[in-house]
Amino acid sequence: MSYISRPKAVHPKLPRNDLGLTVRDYEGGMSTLCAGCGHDSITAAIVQAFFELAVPPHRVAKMSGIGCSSKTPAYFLGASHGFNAVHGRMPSIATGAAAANRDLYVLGISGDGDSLSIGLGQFSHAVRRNLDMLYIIENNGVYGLTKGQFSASADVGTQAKRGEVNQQPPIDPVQMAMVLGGTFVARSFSGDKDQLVPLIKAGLRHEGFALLDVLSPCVTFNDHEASTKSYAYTRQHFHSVIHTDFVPPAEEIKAAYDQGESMRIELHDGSALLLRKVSQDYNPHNRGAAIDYIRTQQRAGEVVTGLLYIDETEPDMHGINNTTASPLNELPFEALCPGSRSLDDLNRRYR
Ligand SMILES: Cc1ncc(C[n+]2csc(CCOP(=O)(O)OP(=O)(O)O)c2C)c(N)n1
Ligand code: SF4
Ligand SMILES: [Mg+2]
Repeated sequence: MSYISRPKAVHPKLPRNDLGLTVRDYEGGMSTLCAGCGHDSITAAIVQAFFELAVPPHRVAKMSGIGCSSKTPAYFLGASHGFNAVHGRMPSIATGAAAANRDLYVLGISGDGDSLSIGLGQFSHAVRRNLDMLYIIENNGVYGLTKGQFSASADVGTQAKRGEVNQQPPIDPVQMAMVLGGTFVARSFSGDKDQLVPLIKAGLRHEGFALLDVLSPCVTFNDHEASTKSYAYTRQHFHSVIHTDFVPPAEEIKAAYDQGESMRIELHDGSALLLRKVSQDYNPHNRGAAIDYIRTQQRAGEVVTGLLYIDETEPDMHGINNTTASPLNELPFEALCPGSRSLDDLNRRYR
């Protein structure tokens, strides 16, 4: 993978977070993606979210598969751990990292091809296991890296750059995650940083699997008039059903607001939050009703965005499997290694 270091000049007045780090400390190498690619905007939102949360970079594991989207972890959090896995197999690697060390923020970056075509099986099992990670799909409806073939998220009737029309119904990762029992399901648009940053922060802090499907136009192969994943189409059909901002625990503010109305809330530091429930009948705690709503709007040609479903009551993979709270590399070797006799016993059971 190509890697160009970014020259690091830090302005002395650049704001610092609680760790004394600037936003520059959360950047990575220079992007080698096409100018204007939606994926680069997502990278910028990730950098901003980690900076604002003041996460120590060494506590992050960046996981990805193969694709332009899967290249992006090279462009943020240069001081974090990372693993660029095989196409569609990132969830297995992420499962291992999450199982071995609960203290890590596990961040998976994938593409619509990586997650919904070749990697659909792996994606599904990560959701049903409620793996503790934030899983971002940078969704452009095509295989960008291999020159623009339709992926499994391409809409019926959408046209490829050279005119071919897609006939097959798309797989919507949001609806899939809901059906599979996902506990945090959100959708956003690479061109809406105001919506994206709070969703990334909330997803990182969610205990369990957080899916964030981000419409991320491919300017080179899928940004023309007959595409349903272009900047213009997405901007026109984008429907934010619920505006969500993230409030850190220390600044927790309890607010009640009338459905369908906006409410401005002053934060402790003097900044403000705007909570807005655009559709009165939308309830992000009701799985069935949320799916019905998303489908109805989809039939009407709308792309519903925001935090679409959340359930904080379900145990994550650690809770289900009752794993140890300590990272495995901190356990004494004797406690961790059961010895060759235990291994022989285990192997005998499989013969
Ligand atoms: C096993 C395997 N099959 C096929 C490929 C070829 N390949 C590389 S990336 C890619 C699709 C990437 O599409 P997507 O995940 O949507 O990422 P994007 O480039 O659009 O961001 C394919 C088919 C591969 N690298 N490995
Ligand atoms: S080919 Fe498409 S997805 Fe890949 S970097 Fe270029 S614009 Fe982005
Ligand atoms: Mg793609």
